[in-house]
Amino acid sequence: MATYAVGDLQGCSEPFRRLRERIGFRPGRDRLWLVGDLVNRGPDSLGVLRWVRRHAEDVTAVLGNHDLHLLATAAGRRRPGKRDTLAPVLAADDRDDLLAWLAGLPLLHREPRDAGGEHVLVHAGLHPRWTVDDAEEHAREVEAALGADGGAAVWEALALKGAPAWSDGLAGTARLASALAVLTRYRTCTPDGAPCEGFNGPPAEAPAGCVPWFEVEDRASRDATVVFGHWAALGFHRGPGVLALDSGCVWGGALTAVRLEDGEVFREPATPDA
Ligand SMILES: [Mn+2]
Repeated sequence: MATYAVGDLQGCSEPFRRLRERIGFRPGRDRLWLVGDLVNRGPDSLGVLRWVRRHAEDVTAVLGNHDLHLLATAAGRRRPGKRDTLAPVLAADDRDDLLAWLAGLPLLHREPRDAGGEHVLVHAGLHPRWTVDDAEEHAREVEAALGADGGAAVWEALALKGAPAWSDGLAGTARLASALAVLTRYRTCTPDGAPCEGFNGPPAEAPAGCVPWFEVEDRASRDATVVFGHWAALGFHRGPGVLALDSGCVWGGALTAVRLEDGEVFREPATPDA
């Protein structure tokens, strides 16, 4: 049995199929870790969702910002965006089953592993002052809110303009919004962890005073390995305590998988022969 961590799928069902072929994925024996953003922007979100739903026993996945956008849109709490490609999911016969399954995914998964110690799977990142225990606690708060009252508190938090920087004293909508900004949208931040929202370019072009969240000195989660995606301009990146897997398949790049047992990297181009 092997465990493969895979980057943002975003409806790239064909590259995903070829990637599984490339790695020789064995359903019922191997595991897939998915960093979230299963859907949107790409051509076949429905195909991705159906495959993942059908193989739920083989999959550990966390929610990304596009997955939450789909759920909020389906709930009538967010307007579809111009670049959304979610209509086939929303019109599917099995939509309720797919969306109920998606809504039950966690925001964070943690697991002790032989190679590389504790691993944390999250869509975007961890606040530099959060220990893994803190991060898990904040993720569980968001999950509880998703499961209550049709997710109303989460949709309210997503609608908030400009999430406040994290502080332990935050409460209610502001607290959820701040946790969501870190767990599902984080890229660069100030040295005290405030997100530099709006910047999605490569690290070298980050605005003055903003650094990748995982490069903040004395990061509280540095003893674990954080597996994440969301940052296509960062691309595949392996550094101390981090494994970044969004290599921009939906933008014509590639899907990346890493076998966690030995660190071998598998790269499947968005279009064959590219
Ligand atoms: Mn994302």
